[in-house]
Amino acid sequence: MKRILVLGAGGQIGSELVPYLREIYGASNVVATDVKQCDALSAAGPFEIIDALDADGYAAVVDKYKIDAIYNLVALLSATGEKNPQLAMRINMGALQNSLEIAREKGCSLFTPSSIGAFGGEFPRDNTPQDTVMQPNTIYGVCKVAGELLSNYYHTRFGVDTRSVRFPGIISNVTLPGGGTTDYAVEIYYEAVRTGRFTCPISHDVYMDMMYMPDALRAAVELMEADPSKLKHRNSFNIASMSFTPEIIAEAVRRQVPSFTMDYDVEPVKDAIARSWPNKLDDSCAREEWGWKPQWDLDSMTRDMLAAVRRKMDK
Ligand code: AKB
Repeated sequence: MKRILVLGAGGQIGSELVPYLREIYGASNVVATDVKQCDALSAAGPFEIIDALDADGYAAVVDKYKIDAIYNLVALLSATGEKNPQLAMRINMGALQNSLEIAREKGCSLFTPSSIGAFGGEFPRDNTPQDTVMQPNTIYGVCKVAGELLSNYYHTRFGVDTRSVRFPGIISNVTLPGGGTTDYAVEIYYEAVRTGRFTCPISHDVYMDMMYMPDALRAAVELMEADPSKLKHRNSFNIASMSFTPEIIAEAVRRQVPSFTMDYDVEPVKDAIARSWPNKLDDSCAREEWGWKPQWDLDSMTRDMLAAVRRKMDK
């Protein structure tokens, strides 16, 4: 059985990835770690405090639990990154560098998510290919591209089993995302339930790829379990399930909550970031090389999100 460490487990993805992994591999085989205490995660299995920038402390936990697979989820997101690029570079690159080195020294496999934020510059916005120009103009994107290249380098140079997907904006209902450009697509559901109205920070016609959390979790684990001999790419695979504009998601919410209204107060930094990203990724390489297939679409996700948020608010 694999022994897995999740770095940055208290965030939006980790708080759901840890229970998902514990279901598959057994609670005692999945060590959740974060820079601060997370009661929900520590109540259900092993938990350790790790500062991802403290290489010795990180390595000691990997030794203690005889870890052989790491999911490195530590990152400041795109909008927060622009507020403090130096901090974003230090954290995002520092966590990656320590993860790569520990994976090399201790023979661990390593998953580090990339993002639609890795794209930028002049590239095809529609059906964005797996391999194309990647010249992002956010520090988040620059770190993601550097991360993809470094992860491939560690694979070819040192034989480290590094794998990664380019996550779209992830929509979820356990832990709120913080500081991302795609966060509006989560907030809209909370506001639809809470107040029946939402003020959107992104222009009405800007398309971005999005994905419901259950598909995102399955993608990460399916890639980590994929037969390595079938992988022509490693870092990172385009994956996609849905692409929409604010108008289109508002319409989907309105199909469930007819009185829902939305207006706009466009935030220029977020809007510019959103416009620099793909409209819709081509994920055919992931489909061909490891059988990726999404299960959720906008309407099924909207029904599920609204029900989950209502349950949360009733508590
Ligand atoms: C962000 O908006 O920064 C993230 C991402 C798309 O990587 N959700």
